Amino acid sequence: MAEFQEISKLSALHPKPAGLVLQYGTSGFRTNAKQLDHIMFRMGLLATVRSKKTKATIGVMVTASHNPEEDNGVKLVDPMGEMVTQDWEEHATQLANADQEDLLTALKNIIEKEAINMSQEANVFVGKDTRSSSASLSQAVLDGVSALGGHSKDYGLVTTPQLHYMVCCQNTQGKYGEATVEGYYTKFCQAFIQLTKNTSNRTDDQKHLCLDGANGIGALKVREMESHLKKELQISLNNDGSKGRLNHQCGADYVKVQQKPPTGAHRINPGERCCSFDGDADRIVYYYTDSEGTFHLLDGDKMATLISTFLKELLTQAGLDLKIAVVQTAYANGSSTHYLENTMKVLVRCTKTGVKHLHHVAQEFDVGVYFEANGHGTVLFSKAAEEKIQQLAEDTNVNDERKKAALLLRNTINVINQTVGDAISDMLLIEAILAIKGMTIQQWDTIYTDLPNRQLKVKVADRRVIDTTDAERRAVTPAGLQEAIDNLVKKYRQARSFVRPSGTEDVVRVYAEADTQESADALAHEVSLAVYRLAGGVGDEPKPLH
Ligand code: 16G
Ligand code: MG
Repeated sequence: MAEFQEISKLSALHPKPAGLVLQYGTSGFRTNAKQLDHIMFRMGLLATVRSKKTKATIGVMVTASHNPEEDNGVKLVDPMGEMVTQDWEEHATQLANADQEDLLTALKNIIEKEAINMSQEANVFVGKDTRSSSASLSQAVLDGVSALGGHSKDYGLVTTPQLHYMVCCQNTQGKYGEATVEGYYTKFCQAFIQLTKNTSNRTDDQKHLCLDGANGIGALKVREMESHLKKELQISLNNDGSKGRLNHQCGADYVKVQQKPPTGAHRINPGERCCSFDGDADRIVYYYTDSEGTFHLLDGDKMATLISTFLKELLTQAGLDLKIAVVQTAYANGSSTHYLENTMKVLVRCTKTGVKHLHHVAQEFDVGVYFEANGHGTVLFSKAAEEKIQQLAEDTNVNDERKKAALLLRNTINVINQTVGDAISDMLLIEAILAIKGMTIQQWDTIYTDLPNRQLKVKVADRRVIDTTDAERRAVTPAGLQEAIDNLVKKYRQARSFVRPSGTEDVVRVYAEADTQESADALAHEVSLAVYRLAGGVGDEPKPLH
């Protein structure tokens, strides 16, 4: 085929460094930007083939999220705006690692295996974050698409969730919204304004939010969106990219890991409501500092709790019998799970780490609220649930309370980006809920109290020696490790601990929680030692934290 000759020629312009092996990890390829040019070209090829296979538009987002500025990466987006399926992640890895002279064979293998009709049209949407390397890398993606004769649309600078949204809009013929950034702002901001419309006692203080944009794309897009909010939300934007470096001592990951406010923000007043986005704006955490100067983090678990409580109340008021569940990972604070199951009486499910796993489980329910503790998350409504809510909102024969609840539910659906966790949409949802409930961030924070916890990492020769089960909560191998963890956990109160190989870094992660910070720290250290001794630790033995 003519296209294949073209590919040989063009791929030589995007050569693969000899010997380089990269994996499509938890959410795409991610490494130093200098090593990614060939990956981008090849992902352009793969997205084109995927588009032919699905007869739909596919998305390619160039970003390395919360990684440092010098890194970059790429994420593939499937037709409904969800992450690409696992078997295509494998194709991506194969194609990425084929030696230059084997590239065509690797591509043909995929085409054959998937029985692709190469005469089918292909459409690919491309987006990029603000990294300096993103411009040329997204051009490499576009080159890959055109090498196979596909059509592409370059959205330029967008957040990752915005690109997911565009792909979904395009493939649902505009039913989800218009596939433009304007369409995105219009949809989500209108819903936000509708939701907050009857909260007339909302003070100016409550309308004010302090936002750390991580010096990234989220900051740029919030600026662009501001006029659509009609002053119903007034955002003080810090780390807007005008001076500081991307993700450097700021952003959601920094705030969550360091458990402190970002640098580069204005002096935060006691009780002031603040939030941080990550580098591609698919993650958000909230926080405030109290009058004693103590920092309080409201993470994904707190957001899941606030949102699911709000939705459950509305469903009850609306008299709708819809099944709601919260999906978490092993990292969810034990207090949050306890509160959700025992006080809220909602169903809680636990999955492996990584948004795609949570997303799939959430799809099993009428209303699936999913959040990772680190701030990735959203809410999914089944088609049936959306229809029932819509019907009730239009029904003229229902009482005022049910009607009001149905209208709120309908607007809540519209403020949520259901394709993937979205910092902008999550922020609007949380702000609306706090406004409707007349709740301060402190009140939200006291719904339950987090158990003290600690995360550590251990370097081992080969992290694959650790195999886990039960949504990563138990280690199957190496022999004796789980038993050792069980015995250590027994020494402490309200304690829990697990270990898992990281999907993004060459380390084993250790998590521990217990009734006090000292106990959580001691347990995390002892479990780290067990990993070091039983799973082939390298370097110095882990030292106690105190
Ligand atoms: C990726 C995942 C995130 C997960 C993290 C775990 C997405 C979009 N991102 O960043 O959900 O929490 O990996 O990293 O899925 P780890 O395996 O290194 O602990
Ligand atoms: Mg991210």
